[in-house]
Amino acid sequence: MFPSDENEISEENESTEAAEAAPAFDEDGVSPEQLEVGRLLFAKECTFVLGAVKLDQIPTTSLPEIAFAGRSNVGKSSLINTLTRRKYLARTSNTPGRTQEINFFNLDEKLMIADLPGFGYAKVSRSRVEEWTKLVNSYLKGRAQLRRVLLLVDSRHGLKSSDLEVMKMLDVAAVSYQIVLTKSDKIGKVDCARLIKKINEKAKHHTALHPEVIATSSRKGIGIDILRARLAALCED
Ligand SMILES: Nc1nc2c(ncn2[C@@H]2O[C@H](COP(=O)(O)OP(=O)(O)O)[C@@H](O)[C@H]2O)c(=O)[nH]1
Ligand SMILES: [Mg+2]
Repeated sequence: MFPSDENEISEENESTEAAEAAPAFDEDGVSPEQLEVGRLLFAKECTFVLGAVKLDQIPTTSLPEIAFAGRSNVGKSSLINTLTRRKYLARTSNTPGRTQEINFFNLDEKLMIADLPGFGYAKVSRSRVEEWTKLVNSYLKGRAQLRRVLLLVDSRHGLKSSDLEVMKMLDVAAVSYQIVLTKSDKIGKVDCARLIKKINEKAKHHTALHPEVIATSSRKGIGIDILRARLAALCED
């Protein structure tokens, strides 16, 4: 606010307005209203649309879209299932690096969720890595309705070199992305805060990285309501 604007408000008005307008935010800066909007959106029906192995199979829709990315086994399927309250919507597995397809889920005709293939699995051949990069890169560049990419990072491992490569790719594509920590039940609060601080220090080198890091656990339900609220806000913008 400009100083001149402030001067125009009388002291009496200022204090009443502040008391009325101040939203009650919790420690993560999410208001109860925002949490409620997120809760309602994710209580709605979410359906699997299709799995695309090639760019021409990607669904043509103008719904706002959020993509989930992360190293294999990071807990991506578990997080999508927990967010949407569905046990088996996105397939969870212990054999990482298998599928190279983008799975699309439609949440109540309001939001499209794109589950990008996992990356960073050590045993994957070079040609598979190239295949991944080609598919994901062309998806990122051609998807105007893509509001944000959530880059999932395992709380126990922090940012790995493959994460940094993907972050560079997103910076170059100028696609807004945000880091979501998974499996935060596996580390203590102090370690979690330390990891977030470390990521924030790296953030200045990444032009398209959103400053907020959200810590989640699908197993314990940590951070799920905040993430729902953030995604709901993104599809309203
Ligand atoms: N402790 C813990 N384990 C999790 C959590 N989310 C997923 N996992 C486990 O991590 C493994 C990989 O999960 P999955 O969702 O299939 O990962 P994806 O390969 O990224 O889709 C599975 O054994 C899950 O049970 C979590 O929040 N906490
Ligand atoms: Mg998966």
